Amino acid sequence: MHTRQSQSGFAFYNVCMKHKELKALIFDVDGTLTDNERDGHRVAFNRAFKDTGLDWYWDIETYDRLLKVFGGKERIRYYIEDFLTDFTPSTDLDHFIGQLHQLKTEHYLDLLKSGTLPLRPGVERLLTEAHASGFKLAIASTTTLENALLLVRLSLGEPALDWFDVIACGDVVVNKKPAPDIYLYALEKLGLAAAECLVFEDTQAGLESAKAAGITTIVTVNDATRHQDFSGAALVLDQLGEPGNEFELLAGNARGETMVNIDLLKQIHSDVSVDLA
Ligand code: XBP
Repeated sequence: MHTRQSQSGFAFYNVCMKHKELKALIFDVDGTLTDNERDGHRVAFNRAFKDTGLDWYWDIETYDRLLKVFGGKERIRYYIEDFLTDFTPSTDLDHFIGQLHQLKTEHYLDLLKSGTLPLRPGVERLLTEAHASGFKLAIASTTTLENALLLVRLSLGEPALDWFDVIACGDVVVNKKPAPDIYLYALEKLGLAAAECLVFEDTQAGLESAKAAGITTIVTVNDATRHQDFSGAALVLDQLGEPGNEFELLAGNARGETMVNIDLLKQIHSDVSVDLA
């Protein structure tokens, strides 16, 4: 009896020592906060190509293939190197890509301003609840910083920018997703351990990036990513869910919930922590 008590006491001590409280939620942007790849970024790339006098056009099928490369500049380079046989830019390639991408960013910001790229269902609700509950919030995205800032400003209002302790974007790290760099950077800036955070992603590469940084991840798929492999995600859903517009559970244990809320996130976090202990 004494031995069993000691063992369970030791196990409890072990869990307490290793269990970390959930303190922050880290969000990917493109495809996660807003479903904007096909109707936002793709359109902006095509407008930039036209402005530049290029006869390139990325239809949805082509764009979905290009999405395997993260980052707009990297995506253009991949297209030139892997899809075109004999393209030679009029200037140095890096300069050419940089200018083309700058033009694309201007078109993308215009699209955001036109109001055609709303937040996905449940995003505003969850961010508001998390902020009101005292959680730290962060963004960890491959996209250009201005894109993420304008999305938050236009969809949640200027004060909501202060909800985010860290907005980590684009070229602040050298290696983009699926490398863990952007999530490791966000953790460092938050001053938190991976075990104190949860990540929200929409792609396999984003999940791999977060997993490689050691952070438990919830995936909300979209049409471009639904077929991808999300092994290792804590939960895979079609969206975060709203009252009257519940999520569809694709993988994992949603504990009977129909919307992602702070209670569900705490349960997921606590179960993962105990599993690790
Ligand atoms: C997704 C991306 C982004 C955008 C393009 O990033 O790959 O590169 O498609 O953005 P995430 P830029 O899912 O990490 O938000 O053109 O501004 O690079």
